[in-house]
Amino acid sequence: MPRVAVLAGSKSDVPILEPCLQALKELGIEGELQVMSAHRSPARVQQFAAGARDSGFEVIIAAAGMAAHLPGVVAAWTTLPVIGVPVAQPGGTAVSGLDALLSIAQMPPGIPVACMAVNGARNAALFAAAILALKHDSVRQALERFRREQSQS
Ligand code: RP5
Repeated sequence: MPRVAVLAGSKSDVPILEPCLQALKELGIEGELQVMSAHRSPARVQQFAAGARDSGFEVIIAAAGMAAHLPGVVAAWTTLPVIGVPVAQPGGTAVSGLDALLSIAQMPPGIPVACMAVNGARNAALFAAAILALKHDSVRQALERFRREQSQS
């Protein structure tokens, strides 16, 4: 089963990632949730990201709020595709996720991160599936089935 790392910048971000984990499961992809912070546990982020490919991950999803550096820092340590999810928590910052959105979208040239909508965790799973579908027929079939069912509903 293809493996995707699902990173949260804080335990407080984990509920936002539930739709992502659910969608990965529905598509037959193993999603492994880990909590690590670009600011509070930078050495852990480096260690994880630098070894992610050798650990068997094919795509990394990283969610963070506020000055959301986690996806960009992870991308700096790996050539795996990184999908960023800007987080806006209920009752969160004064700018409601715009801080995280810009932090993730406005990467400097050379280190790209795919940026989803604010709290767009489910789309992060679907985008990861689209990448994996290039190689894994089972994921391509699951994604096509999902699209058909979505149209019908
Ligand atoms: C970010 O700061 C995290 O991704 C989270 O969205 C936000 C707040 O973190 P906590 O103070 O709840 O741990 O780094």
